Amino acid sequence: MEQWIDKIKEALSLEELETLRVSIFGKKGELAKAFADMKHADPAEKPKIAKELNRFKQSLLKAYEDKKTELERAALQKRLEAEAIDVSLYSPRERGGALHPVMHTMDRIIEYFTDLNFAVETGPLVEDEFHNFEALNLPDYHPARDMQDTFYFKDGKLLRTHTSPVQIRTMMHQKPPIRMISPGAVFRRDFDLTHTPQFHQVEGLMVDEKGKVSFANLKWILEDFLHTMFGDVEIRFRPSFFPFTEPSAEVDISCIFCSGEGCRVCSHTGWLEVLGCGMVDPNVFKAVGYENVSGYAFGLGVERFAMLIHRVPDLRSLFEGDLRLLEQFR
Ligand code: 2U9
Repeated sequence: MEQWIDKIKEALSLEELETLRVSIFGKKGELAKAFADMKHADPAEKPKIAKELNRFKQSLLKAYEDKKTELERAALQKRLEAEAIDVSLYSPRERGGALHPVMHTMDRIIEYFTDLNFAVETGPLVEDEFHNFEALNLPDYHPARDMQDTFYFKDGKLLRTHTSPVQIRTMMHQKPPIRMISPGAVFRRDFDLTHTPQFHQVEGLMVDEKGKVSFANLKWILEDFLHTMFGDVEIRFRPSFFPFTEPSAEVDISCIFCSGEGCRVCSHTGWLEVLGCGMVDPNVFKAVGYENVSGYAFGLGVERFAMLIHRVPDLRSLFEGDLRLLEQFR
C-alpha cells in the first residue's frame, strides 16, 4: 500500500493526480477494496485493521492534498509566465500623440506668466451680461457691445466673448493685490478667413494699491514677454481704445516674416499687431467694489500667436484635423 503514496508523490500533472485520486479514493478504488476485504478478516482483528486502514487513509489524503497544492502552484506559475506582457518591448506600430499647436502655444504663454508668480484662474464658458459686459464698462446702450457679436441663449445667458469675466469674478472674491492670467476658450459670431466662432485668449491682470502699478510696469512685462515668445523683434505701443482700459494701447512687433521690410502678411506695414492692453478703467474697479487701487490689463488671441510662431499661413488649417499639419508638431 505504501506504493500509492509514492505514486501520488511522483505524479507529474494535475491530470495524472486526478486519475490516481479516482483509482485510490473512488467508489471502486483501492481504499474501498481494502475496507471491503476486512469482511474476510478475523473478527477479533477487525478493529485493529480498521484503525490501521483509517490512519493510512489520512496519510494518503495528506499526500494527495500536498501534491495537489504543489501542482496547482506550478501550473499557475507556468500560466503567469506564458501570459506575461513585456511592457518595455519596442512596438513599431506605436505612434505617440502630441499637443495641438494652439494648446502648446497656450502652455508656453502660461509658463511665461506662472514663472513670474501670476496665478492661473478659470471660469464658466456660459456667462451672464453682468460679468461679460456691464462690469467691464460696457453698459446696455454702449455701441462697443456691437464690436463683439455674441451668442445668446434664450434665458439671456451667453457664451463669453472674452475671458475678462474671470478677472471680474476673481476681483469680487479676492482682495488686492491681484496678479493673474485667465487662459481659455471664447466665442464670437464671426466666421471668415481670419475668424472662427470659437478661439482662445490669454488675458492678464495686475492690481495693487493706487500708484503701485504703472503703465511702465505694463510696458516692461509685455516687452519681456514678446521677446520671450518671438525672439529679437522690434516692439511698439500704439494708442487705442477699449471700454475696460484707460489709457489703452495696441502692441505691434516688427514683422517676423520680412523683418519689417513689408510683405503680404503684414500688409506691407512691416508690423504685426499681437496684443491689446491698458490701465484698468476706474469704472471696472467701481463695479467690483475696489477703491484706491490701480492696475494694468492685457489680452491676446492664442491662435494668432500659434500661427505667427509656427508660420501657419491659414487659420483654417489649424482646425481641419489634417494629419499632414498635425504630424509636424509631434
Ligand atoms: C478686466 C479689465 C481689463 C483685457 C484686455 C485687450 C486689451 C485686448 C484682444 C486681444 C486680441 C482680444 O483676442 S483678442 O481679439 N484683447 O485687446 N484685452 S485689454 O482687459 C481687461 C480685462 C479684464 C477686469
